[in-house]
Amino acid sequence: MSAKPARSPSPTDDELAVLDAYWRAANYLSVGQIYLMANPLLEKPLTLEHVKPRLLGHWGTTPGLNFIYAHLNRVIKQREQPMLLVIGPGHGGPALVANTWLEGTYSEIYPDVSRDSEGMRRLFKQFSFPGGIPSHCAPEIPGSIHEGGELGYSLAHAFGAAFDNPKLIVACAIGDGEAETGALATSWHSNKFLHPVNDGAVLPILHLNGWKIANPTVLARMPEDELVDLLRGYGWDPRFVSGHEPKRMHREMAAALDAALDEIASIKAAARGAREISVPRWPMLVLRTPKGWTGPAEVDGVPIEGTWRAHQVPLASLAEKPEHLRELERWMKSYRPDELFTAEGGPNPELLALVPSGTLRLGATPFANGGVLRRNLRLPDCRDYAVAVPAPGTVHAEATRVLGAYLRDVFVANESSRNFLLFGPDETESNRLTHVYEATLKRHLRPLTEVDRNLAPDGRVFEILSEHLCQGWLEGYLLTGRHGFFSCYEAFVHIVDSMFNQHAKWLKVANELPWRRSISSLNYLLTSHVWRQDHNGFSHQDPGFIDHVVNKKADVIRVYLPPDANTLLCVAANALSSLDLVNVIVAGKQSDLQYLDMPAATRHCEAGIGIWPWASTDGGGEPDVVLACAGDVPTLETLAAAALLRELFPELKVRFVNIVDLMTLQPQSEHPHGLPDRDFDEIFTRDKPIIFAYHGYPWLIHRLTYRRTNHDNLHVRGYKEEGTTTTPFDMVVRNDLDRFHLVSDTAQRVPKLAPHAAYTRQLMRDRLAEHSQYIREHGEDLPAVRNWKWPARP
Ligand SMILES: Cc1ncc(C[n+]2csc(CCOP(=O)(O)OP(=O)(O)O)c2C)c(N)n1
Repeated sequence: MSAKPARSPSPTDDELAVLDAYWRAANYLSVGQIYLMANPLLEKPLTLEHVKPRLLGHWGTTPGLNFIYAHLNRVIKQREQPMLLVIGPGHGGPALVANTWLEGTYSEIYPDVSRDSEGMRRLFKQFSFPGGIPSHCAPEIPGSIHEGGELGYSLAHAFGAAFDNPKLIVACAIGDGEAETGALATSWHSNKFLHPVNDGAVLPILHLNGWKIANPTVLARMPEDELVDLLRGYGWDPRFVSGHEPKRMHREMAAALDAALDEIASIKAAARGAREISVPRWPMLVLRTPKGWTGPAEVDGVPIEGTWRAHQVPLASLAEKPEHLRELERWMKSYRPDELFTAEGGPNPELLALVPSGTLRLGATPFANGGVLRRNLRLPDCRDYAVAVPAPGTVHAEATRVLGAYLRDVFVANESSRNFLLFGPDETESNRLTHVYEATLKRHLRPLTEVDRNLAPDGRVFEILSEHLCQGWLEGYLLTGRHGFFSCYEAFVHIVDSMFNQHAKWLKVANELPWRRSISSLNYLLTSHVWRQDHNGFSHQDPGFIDHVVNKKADVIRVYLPPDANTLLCVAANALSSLDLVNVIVAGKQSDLQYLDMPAATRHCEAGIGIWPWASTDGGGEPDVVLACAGDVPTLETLAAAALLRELFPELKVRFVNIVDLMTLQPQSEHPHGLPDRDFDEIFTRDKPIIFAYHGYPWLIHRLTYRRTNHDNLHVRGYKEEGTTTTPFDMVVRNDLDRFHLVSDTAQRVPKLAPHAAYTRQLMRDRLAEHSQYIREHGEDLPAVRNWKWPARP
């Protein structure tokens, strides 16, 4: 038995009085941010001139967040315990701003917002003000890795931050409204994945202030025993701190926090001494306080404090209602600012007695500016994993299986740094990344049964059937300075569309802040893609994530469609070393033809787009037609079409173009990878027909290229939402993306083939009819299709 760590001494009454003063100061500063643009210390009677014309902010959640922050300060300082605070109800931005200003970090980063009366005036004015700062816990605010604008992801982020940070405790304030979201509901299960020795701890603080914007919350109205059952059912040990009377609440919160941190220390100590790792019952807090606590109890005879009406701005229409202005002044003075701030307007030093110093301050912790902690991954040379391609289009390989071997060795090379994780919703094996299990297994802390495979308590592959959790964990892991990869079925990555949005927004803003250091990119491998979900059918066929991704700022998104294994290796290695981006890589997992040997793949990926001379018949000169393709299946079909055209029209000059980096298609003015117009025109010509076979929805290609010279001659084939359970080739046929349609398209669009168009198109129709008949009879594709290879040149 390992010795239990000693219990912490309770705080004295004096300490609690200091805590209360600090809390009052944070509340004062929060109200000031929502309302004032001048007269910050209320040295003069408050007039309308001092008040912002537009009152924008959320008061309701803020005093509770300030309360949490103040109490965390005490335990951090007392225990010298590194902590990170993730704030779920991020609309309580004034709280984080107020606290970081009080502790000094805000002014260190933004010296013009100094800790004096002029700084306080600026602090107030800038909040939710044009040219100032946003209302939420956005990247601009130190101490945050989580904006909290879109509710639901706080607990997932908190766990992502705690993985592989054994000394860190992540406190996570969760709104009781936020807790109704799907993402948060599943996040409670994260405790089953937290290794009690190798990982840090997460302390959820469910902020049960009872209300959302306009409704009571589900959790707050549950009988307490039912709520306890729910949280215990998720494996937590909930401890309640309930009330509204500050003195009692401070004592209870301090005691609860001490007990929870003691318990975390005991759990960790016991796990270090244990022979087997298990899933401990981690403590959590439920903080039940009035919404808008300490704010106006009633306005115009209507109750505010402790109701949904406290959510945003309790006192509005100050111009029309002078009594509201007086009420605001009374409210702010109720915090007794003269006790809290010096004559110069800085925080009274006594108030800061329980605030930690240096990087232990929640606003200064490097865990909230992960780039500070980030170290480059040690990456194996991807060329060592190359598939031998003696001639293009003649040998087969499973691209993702090859990538699996590479990722295995990424795990091996970084074993001692423990800074790389692979996430997936139950699909690592299905996506054929199986080689990774030679280096590490899947995280599973509970006892194993005989039939379990590839599970271990310290596994570094995280699988849970929740795309939300995979994404949220990975984001938290990256934002705290580490690296990762998320492999997902292409159709179901849409589940995290919105999480991607939020992360991309975070990156865009963070990239504009010099003090926020670069973090590793978020890498998606989308496999089991639309064209090879023929067995699962229509529900599994959706390539639209790419369309969604390209809506975001060009500076932060990249989309890659490697056509084979060697190009996938190059693209993945590049993604793993990139910074501050979202990389979307779409690649099939089936055994497919390989086209480029490693030197050619490297060159092709470096350029992102290129002519494949071996597949072209333009002899290095002007073509009659450009056949372009992006994506592995479209590449196969376009090559088969090129081969057919060579047979049918030996004189036809075909140029074959393959695109790996989709963003090369956009003009250079729109995307950093965009080809200059001159280069684009050189490749695609200024006036020849282009037949473009694309992996996803065809209109995206038009969207990306509509400003290019030759756009009028661009004809795109892609997924037209025609899918079902059928053969692989029938999938492309149903969407007119197959080789026969591409040949027909060419015959129809190349002027010099006009005399032959009718016969050619009839011939192609016949081939399609033959295909249809054959699959209906045999249940598989024609041998000529199944066994097709790129023909050697005669
Ligand atoms: C996913 C999502 N849906 C809706 C909203 C709009 N919204 C902002 S705050 C809020 C209520 C939040 O309630 P809670 O989480 O309990 O926070 P608190 O009461 O502490 O403000 C809602 C619905 C949102 N921000 N995110």
